Amino acid sequence: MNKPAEATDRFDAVVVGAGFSGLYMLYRLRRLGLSVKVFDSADDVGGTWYWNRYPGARCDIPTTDYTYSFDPELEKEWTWSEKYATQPEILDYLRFVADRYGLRADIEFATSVASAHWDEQERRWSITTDRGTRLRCRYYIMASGCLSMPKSLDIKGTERFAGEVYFTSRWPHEGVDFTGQRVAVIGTGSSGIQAIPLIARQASQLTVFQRTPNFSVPAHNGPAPAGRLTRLAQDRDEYRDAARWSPGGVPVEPTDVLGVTASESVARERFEDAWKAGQLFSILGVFADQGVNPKSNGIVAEMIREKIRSIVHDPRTADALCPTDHYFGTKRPCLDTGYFETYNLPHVRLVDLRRQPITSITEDGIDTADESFGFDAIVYATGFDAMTGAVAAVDVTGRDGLSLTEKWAAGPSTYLGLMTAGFPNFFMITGPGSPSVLSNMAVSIEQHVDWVADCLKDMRTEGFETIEPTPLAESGWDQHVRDCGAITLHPTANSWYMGANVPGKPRVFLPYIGGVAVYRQACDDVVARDYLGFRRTGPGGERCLDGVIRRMQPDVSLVLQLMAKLGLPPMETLSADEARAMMGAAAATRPPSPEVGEVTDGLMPGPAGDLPYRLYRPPSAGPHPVVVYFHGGGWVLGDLDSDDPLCRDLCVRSDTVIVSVNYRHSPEARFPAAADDAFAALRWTASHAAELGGIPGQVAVAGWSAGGNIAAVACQRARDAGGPRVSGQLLISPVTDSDMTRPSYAENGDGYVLTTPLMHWFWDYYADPADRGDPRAAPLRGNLDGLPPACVVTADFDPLRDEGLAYADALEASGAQVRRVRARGHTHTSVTMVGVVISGAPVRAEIAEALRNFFPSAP
Ligand code: N01
Repeated sequence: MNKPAEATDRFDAVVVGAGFSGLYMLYRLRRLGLSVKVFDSADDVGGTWYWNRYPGARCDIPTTDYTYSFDPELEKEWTWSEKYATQPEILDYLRFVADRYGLRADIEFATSVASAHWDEQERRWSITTDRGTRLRCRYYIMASGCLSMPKSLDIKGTERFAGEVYFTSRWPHEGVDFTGQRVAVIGTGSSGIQAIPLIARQASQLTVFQRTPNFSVPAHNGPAPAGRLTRLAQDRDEYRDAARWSPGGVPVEPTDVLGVTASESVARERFEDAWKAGQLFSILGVFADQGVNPKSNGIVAEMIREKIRSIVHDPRTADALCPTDHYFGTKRPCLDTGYFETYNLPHVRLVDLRRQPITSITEDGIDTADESFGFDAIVYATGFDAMTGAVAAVDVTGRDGLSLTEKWAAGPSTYLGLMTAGFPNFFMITGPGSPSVLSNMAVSIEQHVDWVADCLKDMRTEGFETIEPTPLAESGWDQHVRDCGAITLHPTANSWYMGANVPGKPRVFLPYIGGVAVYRQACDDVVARDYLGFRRTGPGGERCLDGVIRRMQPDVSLVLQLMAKLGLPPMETLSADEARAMMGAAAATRPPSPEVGEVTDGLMPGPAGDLPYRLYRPPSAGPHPVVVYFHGGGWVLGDLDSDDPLCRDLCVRSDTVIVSVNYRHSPEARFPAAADDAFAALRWTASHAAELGGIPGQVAVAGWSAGGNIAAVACQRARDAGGPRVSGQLLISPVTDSDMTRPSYAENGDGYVLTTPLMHWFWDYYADPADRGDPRAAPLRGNLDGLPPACVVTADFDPLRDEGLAYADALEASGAQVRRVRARGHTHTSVTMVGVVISGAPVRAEIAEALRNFFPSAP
């Protein structure tokens, strides 16, 4: 059995924690033949399920899924009794697993790791425990859980209370009998919501102190769902694999129904089905867009509030229980059994701390702003210092004495949530920056443990002793984690996901919300690319392929995947008319565009007949500066409708009148027809600015792609013709040259919508080869002296990126003022996909600001 570690002991690996992750980590490391010591402060295995023994504690992921899958034999030997197993049953399971694989022999209980210091000379970790033991190990692995460090009490007077005090996170093993007692519960998160109905059964009086009402849906616990059991019985491997490659670690059919477009009856039916299912991923997946779109989220939130009001009899209490200060899902939603019904009991009372805050805990009970309460017992269900608390509890020091808490002072920074630069051979299981708490933990834990174990195996095979992420790879991953969070509603909430529950904790979105499958793919890709972003060293030298594993905005990737699934023919294989029809059909499926003050269509004279235009007026009182806008489409495609969402967006954001002009297209009217029309449109608009609701003399040009090309040309021609005066030129991913040899073509010419063959197709339709060097086709080759200020937008994954940058450079060299906007992680088209690609919104905000700054009276 379990022998205490000794000062001289050396292990291959030390693992902190003997819960779900620590047990499996130990199992895997042993199978690699490594010597391992696991420490846990508890006196048995179980981790979170050892400590959280409060009444009603259960998992809220179906136990068919919240279970190890690494050994089919293990699965045959254990049958869960319910859809959501109780804490005692889950603890029994973990004990069973520990015994079945003889894991206890390597676990030292009732012992915490106090410090872990990296010894650069020895290339080992030096570990001390709270029992004074010192030992050394090659690999230090924290499997210490995301919700294991209780939050410190931050309520005045807690030490004064003379009655019994309980914490849901540290519940007495012998249980508590509240019969006949006056009990207070503080906190209405998952723990409080599970415990309250059961405490109410015993207590003579129960008072719940609620700071923030929480969304909760009924668990409908009972037998394991038949559908899942059947699927598992039919093909266990297929089921487990589906879980591993699902968004949340539980196989679900993702929906493509959008809340913003669903009919009322469809919305109601989907919601009621999810309510009946009693599963988190059902209620979180009523609509595909509820996590990102406030309107869609609001539909689900309101239906839940309706349910609460229908359950709770007292309207005032019902109202106080209805969450209104955060979007549904942005704080962890709960599954309950009779939670809201509990408030109908005569001896149960809700105290809304928003109306009457606690002023102090007293000897006898709790004082609020306008009442004193007497209690026999107080239960704190006040939560955890999530995701970083347990890691920071150990004094971890890496290379050159760098302390982990110092490194993470402004928030955690990790590569894949697995490792952090400066701390060689230090691994975290379900660390910040991994899906962890947003997923089925069992699946995420197995994936992490497997990745670490496989990595150590690969290191051994290849003769490496240390591994550590590079700063570049890590900052790239941090950025990707932030990008994923930023397109969702999550950062708007004061949640523990954001560190907002712990006073003074930096406010950053801690988990990775890109999904289990997407995350797993990223981890696999890192390995497939020879551990991209990791530096590995050994006696034979070091190996490091530095780089960033995910540079594209997550929603842009998603759109590209969806487009690929549609299997549309490449545009360049179609005729111009077929391509136009395909674009028109795609435009018909767009979400509603932003509202503007007014939209009117008109005609303006052009060099070869009238040119249709569409005028967008912002909601504010005019007159406004005017922007003449030219749509994209390679001089062949596009019209007033194609760029309508972008024009609306620019109009509202920049508070300018936008005049979108439909110029002549190729092949019907080839070069220089489009450029001639653009210049004519600029002249006409400038001379009619006042009639259009604009400010005379305040006219800019703008264009996207080929539209950017003719906008740039129009500026050169206005200069040459001595007018009109142009206040600025906004060039969004413009074509500025016909040279396709720049690196951005090589990097991005395939697979990001605008491809090299498509650019050939456009140019072939537009201009003869002999004309392609003409400055009216390739403005980069023109005279750039004396041009108006410019804003040049370039996208990372655009073949045209480098010619946009070249134009910005050349303008600057000629003395023009240039603002560069980098659409980080975007393709040629994605920034313009208003309402579809959410990560484009901040870029468009920057563009709109640049547009406003063209005009002297800009606010
Ligand atoms: O903790 P919480 P939890 N004065 O942070 C309130 C998982 N889990 O232990 O929201 C007054 O969610 C606080 O109020 P506010 C699950 O992931 C799973 O319940 O900060 N109130 C909140 O109401 C879960 O999300 C299961 O305004 C104070 C509550 O205390 C996570 O663990 C079961 C306060 C804390 O809620 C944490 O859940 C249990 C103060 N000073 C837990 N400080 C399963 O079902 C805090 N509060 C698997």
